[in-house]
Amino acid sequence: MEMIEMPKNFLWGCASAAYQVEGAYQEDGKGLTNWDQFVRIKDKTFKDTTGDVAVDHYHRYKEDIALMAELGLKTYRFSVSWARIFPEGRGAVNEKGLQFYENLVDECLKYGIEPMVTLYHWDIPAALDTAYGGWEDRQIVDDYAAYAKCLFKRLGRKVKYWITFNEQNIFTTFGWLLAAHPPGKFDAQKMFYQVNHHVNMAHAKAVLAFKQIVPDGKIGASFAFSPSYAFDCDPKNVIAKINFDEMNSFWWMDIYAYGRYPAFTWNYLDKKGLVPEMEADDKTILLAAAAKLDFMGINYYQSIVCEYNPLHGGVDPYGTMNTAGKKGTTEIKGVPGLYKNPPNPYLMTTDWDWTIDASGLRYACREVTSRYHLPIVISENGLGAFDILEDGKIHDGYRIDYLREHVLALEEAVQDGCDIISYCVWSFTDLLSWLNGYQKRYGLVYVDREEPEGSSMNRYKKDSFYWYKKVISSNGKHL
Ligand code: GCO
Repeated sequence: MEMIEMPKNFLWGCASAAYQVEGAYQEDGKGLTNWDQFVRIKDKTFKDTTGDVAVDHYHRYKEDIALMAELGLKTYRFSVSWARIFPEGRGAVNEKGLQFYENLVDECLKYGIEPMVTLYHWDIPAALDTAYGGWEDRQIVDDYAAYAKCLFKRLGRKVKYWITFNEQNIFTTFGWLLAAHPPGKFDAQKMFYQVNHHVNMAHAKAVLAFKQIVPDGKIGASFAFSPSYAFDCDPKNVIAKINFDEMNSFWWMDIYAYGRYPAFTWNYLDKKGLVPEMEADDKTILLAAAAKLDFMGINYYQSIVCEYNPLHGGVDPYGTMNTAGKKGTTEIKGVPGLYKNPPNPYLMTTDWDWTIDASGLRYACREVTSRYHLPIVISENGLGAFDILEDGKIHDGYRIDYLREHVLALEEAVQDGCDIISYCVWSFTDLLSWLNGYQKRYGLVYVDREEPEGSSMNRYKKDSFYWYKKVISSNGKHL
């Protein structure tokens, strides 16, 4: 394929999340979060690593943003920790928390870097869990909306790109079905769907408020989208694929884009008594918010294979994901009667067993474009690896290969007609991998940091940093 120049004003970016980079977990009036508590339960994370200090972005944001400017970054996507703004989750605002994010935004703007703010990247104020069970209770909807409004009012003049939720599918699945993230519940299916409905309502109310407060801004949600392949052309496997798509992708993306739940999944859950309870005007609110969605955010890491899964297959309904710190544990996941997910024999995997499939990124963009007709922000894409620091250098050619293939796929998607406005590499600096500590590195910038204690925290530019700099300065022509 011929390398193309990306659209004018294309937002080449990098992303991070508050808990994974900031540290300063008890500073300047911040309240504790679910993650501050969860990581203290023994054996939940690799070597019981915490984000107490993380990579100290809270104190080093100026140094980090100066490096972003050196890279030529057009946008920096970061998340706000709700508990810095409302230490109790609601009620009194903590001015120091707001000021921190305003400073971060100003620092980006100083270098012409467009800030892109995620309102929720998995850290809920612990006080709300204590008060009423957090996402399990309907009260969360209004508390989230109040938090969102507070940020829109304070930062809306300066920040034009907003993301309501990061990977709703992941934090709810890991939290209520797999017990791998807080609140650590296993197979709480009924609650899982109710929680998702609360998140959907919180998202919808935030979108509607946003359009009042920041009429010239753009808002979307970031979904961890794994496009799927049928194992082969056996019609049973093709039906397994469409079952998977509805249960695992459209169940969420349809709500953002259409404001309604997909029919197959709704019927399937209804028969099992698992559909969420809804209030009278929920449908109207969801529809109104969907009509105002500006873009679909896609976090793309891997594709998935779907195969028929007979009810008597004896497969664990959800399987287990990579255990903390463990390398290479492909498990066959699935839902008996609907589908199972075997490995893809054509593709390689990362050190953490994530399938590497650049074409899947093109596929994801095409699917979103033809199903939803929305602009797309690739809000995350990147490679987690064991990087080695040698004489101040990190030769991460494997990451360059990975990113090059994915950017090529992105350019193909643009040529296919997809309206892609941004691509964010996950991540700018190395950061805390929720379950895998600091050994799983994603950054373009290496941080001298190991578990359990921080070491020098010095930053070193990896080879991939210099590569991405050329990509950005040529607007995607030099890969
Ligand atoms: C990890 C994950 C994360 C996610 C990100 C999702 O290893 O912890 O890869 O870094 O990609 O937080 O939005």
